[in-house]
Amino acid sequence: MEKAKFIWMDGKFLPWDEAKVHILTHTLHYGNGVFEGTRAYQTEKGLAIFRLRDHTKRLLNSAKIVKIDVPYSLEELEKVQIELLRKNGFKNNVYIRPIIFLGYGKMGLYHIGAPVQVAVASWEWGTYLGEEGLEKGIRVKISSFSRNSVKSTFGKAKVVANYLNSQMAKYEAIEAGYEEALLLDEEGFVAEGSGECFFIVRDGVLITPPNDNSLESITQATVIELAKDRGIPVERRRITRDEVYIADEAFFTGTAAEITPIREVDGRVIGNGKRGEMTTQLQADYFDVVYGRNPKYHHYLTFI
Ligand code: PPE
Repeated sequence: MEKAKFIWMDGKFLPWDEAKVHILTHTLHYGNGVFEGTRAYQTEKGLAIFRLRDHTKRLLNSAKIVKIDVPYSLEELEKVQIELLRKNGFKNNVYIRPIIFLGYGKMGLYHIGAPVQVAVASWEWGTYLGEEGLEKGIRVKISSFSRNSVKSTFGKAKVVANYLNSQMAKYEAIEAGYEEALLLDEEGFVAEGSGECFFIVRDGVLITPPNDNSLESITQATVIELAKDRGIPVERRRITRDEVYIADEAFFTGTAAEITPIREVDGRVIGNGKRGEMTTQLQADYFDVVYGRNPKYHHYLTFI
């Protein structure tokens, strides 16, 4: 990761190397902290954050779900992210990582009363699953792990603790020679990737599961809007593992992953084993939106 000049933490812009925490930081021990991942792209009119409001809202909703009281408003948090990008003077595309966590001062599981800390880091970040992945598609393994159960965790919250599940699934997939994991829910239906939502195409219909067992992905919502613009029929319904194998196309969506085609799942070639036609189209549409080339979606961009 490329260092940037500043990280904002608890009201101050600190030099990158000075944004530190104590070893008894509550979140480090017990996993209750919430975060976001937001991208900013270098458009013709300069750097612009994509869907800043939606990401910041989701951050505050995540905090609400896990009972963390945030000492900043939505507007204040948005302003901090904009200011941070200005101060860092980035030349390339940027990833923004706000995190709200419980700091040092209280141990034990009862977290109420632990100090709430808020930080925003940002750095220049290229493709998540590789340039080649975006173009040619990646190889995916269905995980031996079920996605975190909604009976005992909060899938709508982007909470630190959820990512043990994602990490172990990702590790397993990479160790087995694949590039990404696809997790099923406890009933065996497709849930999501380790850090992405999932789509298939069958007979011209775009299909993605409801968000019962996945994060409410902002990229997924954008892709659905773009598909509707093209008159592509969209279905939100459950997908089984065997249906994935016989899909015409498949892809992942995520802020980091953008739109990453999937060319193989568990040794089954998807479609013709290349980036599918609809995937190619939606990917191009998505990049048009984030790079400010589609005026219909300028309202999603916050220029720095
Ligand atoms: N599911 C999960 C579990 C998830 O973490 C993400 C984002 C998504 C779906 C897609 O959501 P959205 O970004 O709103 O479309 N994953 C972030 C984490 C990446 C990381 O490795 O860190 C991201 O894409 O920023």
